[in-house]
Amino acid sequence: MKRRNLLVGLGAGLVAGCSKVGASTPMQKLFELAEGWHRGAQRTLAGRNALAREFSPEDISPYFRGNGTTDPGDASYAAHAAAGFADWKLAVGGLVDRPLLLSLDQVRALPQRTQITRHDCVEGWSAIGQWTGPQLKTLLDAAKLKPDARFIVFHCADMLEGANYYESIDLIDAFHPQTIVAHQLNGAPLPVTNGAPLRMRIERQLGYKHAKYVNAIEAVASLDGVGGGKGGFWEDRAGYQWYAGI
Ligand SMILES: Nc1nc2c(c(=O)[nH]1)N[C@H]1C(S)=C(S)[C@@H](COP(=O)(O)O)O[C@H]1N2
Ligand SMILES: [Mo]
Repeated sequence: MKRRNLLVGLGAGLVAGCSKVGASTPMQKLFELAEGWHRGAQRTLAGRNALAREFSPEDISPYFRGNGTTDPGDASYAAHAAAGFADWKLAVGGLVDRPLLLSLDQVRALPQRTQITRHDCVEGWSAIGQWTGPQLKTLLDAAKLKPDARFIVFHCADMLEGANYYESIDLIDAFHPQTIVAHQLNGAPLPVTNGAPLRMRIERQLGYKHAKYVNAIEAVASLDGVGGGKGGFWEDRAGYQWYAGI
């Protein structure tokens, strides 16, 4: 009885927080309650700012497989890849005071973080890799978020089922020390398979949150107007949880 009240309380908080009240079926409601419970439990037990486990160089998987899109495949991306992404630009915009347009050299010139972590895909495989790149926090501090910014959206270059892949996180994960914009895997430039030239690492969440082929980072007040409104490509299509904490 007590537990049920707690679940309802957390669920209500989540629904209000994400303004997802609209057209929810009872089954979706149940998912959302479970998601709220999961998120609440993780916040209480471990803390959303706790670090994901980091591993040693000898733990690195010999092969880091690619999953989902493994090559965006369109002419524009192919041209960028052939040129070593020399003219690729990362845009940081939306609800910021100073929008940024950064070349890869500029991204590489920022303070860097390197971390060896395990990637867990919801489809049931894991791999350990070493990732290098600036913390997302560094970019957001440079762009200076406006006070009404609540979510960070990652827009990707690849199209699946006629839409661009995208993902989003809240500001707790956005400012988490292990949330980085990676341009290297295992000490080498990110391969096309794994999201060249830039991909997110959101180490406290499942694999589908780690957007690859990122070309724009956007601060928003609400996820309602983005994609299908559920905060990510698979959240919109397959009912994947928006908060996929591990
Ligand atoms: N742009 C983009 N990002 C993506 C995907 C995708 O298809 N497109 N797939 C996601 C999924 S489900 C996983 S498990 C990881 C896979 O990363 P990897 O290709 O480096 O293994 O990327 C995630 N990010
Ligand atoms: Mo995945």
